[in-house]
Amino acid sequence: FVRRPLIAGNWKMNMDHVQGITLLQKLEWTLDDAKHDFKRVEVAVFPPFTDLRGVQTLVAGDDLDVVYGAQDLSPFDEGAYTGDISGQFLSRLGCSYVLVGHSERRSIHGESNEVVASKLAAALKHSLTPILCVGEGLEVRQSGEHVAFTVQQLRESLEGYPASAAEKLVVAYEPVWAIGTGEVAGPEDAQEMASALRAELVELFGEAAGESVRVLYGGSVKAANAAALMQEKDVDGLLVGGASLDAGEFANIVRFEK
Ligand code: G2H
Repeated sequence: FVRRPLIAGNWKMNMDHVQGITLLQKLEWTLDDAKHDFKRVEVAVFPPFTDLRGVQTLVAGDDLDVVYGAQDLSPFDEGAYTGDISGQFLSRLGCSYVLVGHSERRSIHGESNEVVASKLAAALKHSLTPILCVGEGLEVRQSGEHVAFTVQQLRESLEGYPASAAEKLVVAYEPVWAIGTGEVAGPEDAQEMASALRAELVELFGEAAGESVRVLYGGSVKAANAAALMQEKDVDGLLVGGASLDAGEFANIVRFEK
């Protein structure tokens, strides 16, 4: 099964609109200089909402190959939801992707699997490709129940998700204990979970659809560990936080094969 690798840069709440545009420009130049083949390895960035309009203008005006998405979306289309941003707005801003259920949304904003499922439905409704994030915390990891826990999180988050849209789905495994902590799950940890998640996807959606879903790894990814993670059979890409804020470092992650 050929799955096109995806390297995704999650800027989190960093980079104002000027810094964001500068970072994206630098990233595209660096990758162009290195003759990066975007058709072979897809590159996406996830700026804060307030950067999206600037990113859209830059991408369209300069015909950039990097695609972009948002870090979250509302389950609703419009109305009295102060502070929220709908999928409708995001697709009009040219977003290709949207992160759904990032561990920081789950922990800081208390997003349950049920809320995550409703956001996945909103993403599909507005033609956004969702990157569904799942992963266990330290306590679960130490208890040895991490695979069962994360697979269940996946199953509950995908409640009501149509099999017909399975090929659109991207899943990101983020061990919460390895996020921004400098702790990295080893490539074999990433593979263990990615293959368990894929088995569940096959069970839910059937062989062809399940095998087509890209499974990313996220958690303290750097240029130094990207290649080893990407060598694993079921790891189809990387979700990069901190290291995506440096154009050179992120470009080296994108060029993991070099
Ligand atoms: C996990 C990851 C990107 P970092 O949140 O989503 O962040 O690479 O900083 O651990």
